[in-house]
Amino acid sequence: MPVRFHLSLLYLVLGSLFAEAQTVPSEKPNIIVIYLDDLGYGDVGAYGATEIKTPNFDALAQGGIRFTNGYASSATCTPSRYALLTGEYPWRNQNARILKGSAPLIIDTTQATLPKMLKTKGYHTGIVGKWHLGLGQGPVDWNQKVGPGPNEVGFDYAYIMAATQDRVPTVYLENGYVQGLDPGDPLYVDNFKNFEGQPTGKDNPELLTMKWHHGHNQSIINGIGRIGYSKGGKSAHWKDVDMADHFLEKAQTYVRTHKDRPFFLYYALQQPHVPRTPHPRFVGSSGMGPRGDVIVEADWCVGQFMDTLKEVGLLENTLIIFSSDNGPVLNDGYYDQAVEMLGAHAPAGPLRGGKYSLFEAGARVPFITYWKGKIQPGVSEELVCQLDLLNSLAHLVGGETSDTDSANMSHAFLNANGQGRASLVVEAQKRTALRQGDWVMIPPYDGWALNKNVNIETGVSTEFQLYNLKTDLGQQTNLAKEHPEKLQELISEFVKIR
Ligand code: NG6
Ligand code: CA
Repeated sequence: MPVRFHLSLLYLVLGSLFAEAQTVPSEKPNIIVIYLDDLGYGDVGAYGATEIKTPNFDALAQGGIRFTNGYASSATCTPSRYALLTGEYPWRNQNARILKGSAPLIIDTTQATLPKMLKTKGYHTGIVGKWHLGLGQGPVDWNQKVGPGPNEVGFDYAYIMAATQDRVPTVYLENGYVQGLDPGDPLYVDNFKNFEGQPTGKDNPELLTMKWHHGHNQSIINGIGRIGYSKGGKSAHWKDVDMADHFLEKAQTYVRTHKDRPFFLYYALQQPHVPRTPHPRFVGSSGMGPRGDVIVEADWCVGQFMDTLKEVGLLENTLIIFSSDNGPVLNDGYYDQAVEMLGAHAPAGPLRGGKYSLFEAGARVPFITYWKGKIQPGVSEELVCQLDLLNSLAHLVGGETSDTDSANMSHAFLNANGQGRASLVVEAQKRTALRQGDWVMIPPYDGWALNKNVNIETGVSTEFQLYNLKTDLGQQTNLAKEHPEKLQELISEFVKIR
């Protein structure tokens, strides 16, 4: 008994020393999240892609920590972005689902967010790129200041597209104001009903330069059928082929303008989400059609952006987190040859499923942390999630943390040997599954096993599924019957979290 007592005392002391060593000293580096849209686990050279060249993504991976078990919180955009910014599991908020082009803001303006936390520590905070978390509180008048939006949930500066490239409104907003709007030609948007006399992709296919496959047949902007209806605001319409350059320029300007103080920039690129509209100088660059071309374009953007950081002397003082909001999809609604020209490229790498899927390729994404001179390059197999950025970055900068779903993984994010999560609930289209250790459990659900439109397996089955990812990364063998005790263990943990 006394021996035991002493031993446990020893453990206590050791434990606290260990915890001490793991605590990250409070620092205030600039923090940049570079966030791709629908970039798959296998779309990056550093993650095994051989058919497409991504030298600039790879440079981050080689100079930083490349996570092989890094997750978005969901297999679709809005929920992943919600979790990234709020640190809350997206399935706790029923509005965190793929939003319409004109949808109200789903983050409560009183809610904790990553940019708000950083602001309390003196950071200037900015977002450039895709938002897709809703704007306003009801019907939006796009001809006035639009809000609440990013500015009301913590961003000092916001230059965004409201939703997605395939949804109206097809305009940029700076701090709530539609850019380039002519008051003589006001902009109107309706998610459900067309404006009289306005052509649509469905009724006027002769006006289209990109053919729709499913959905995407409502208002036509720049020859592309979109989701939703809009009218007017012509002078404000973006040029799709210039979008990448446009956001890049805004991100570079943000860095140059705020280089003298700690800043947080959320640079949310639109690629390779549909419609894939590479700038002409990238057309044909991948040999894979527009999907490949916009990945090459995005890689180039990241290279240019990194050059800017170098040029202003910020590389050694900036933590960069590179990731994607969900897994890959080929045909997401337009005929753009993504399937036909794929060749030997595997956008999901060795993983099963893709965007919208509960299988691994849905939410397991490229995930890299990079901080020149601070992070030792390496590969980490630890389980990490974008959900944890809020708490982890709070620990890094000495910001306030609270007990949310977001866990402090700063040691894992900054050190390839640091420990990650024990378990994680991932979401896909309002269904959830549990990852724990090497195992993943998908509870039974009703629904289609295949999303036929996009040709992606959903991971849905009426049976319990249990996979050992260590021996079966491709999720081919359901071990639920063979390992009932393991299954039970994961079910219990799942029930506890949910
Ligand atoms: C789907 C769209 C798809 C894409 C997705 C959102 C149809 C038929 N499909 O509803 O093209 O826009 O929403 O993607 O409309 S995400 O990456 O923003 O989640
Ligand atoms: Ca996405």
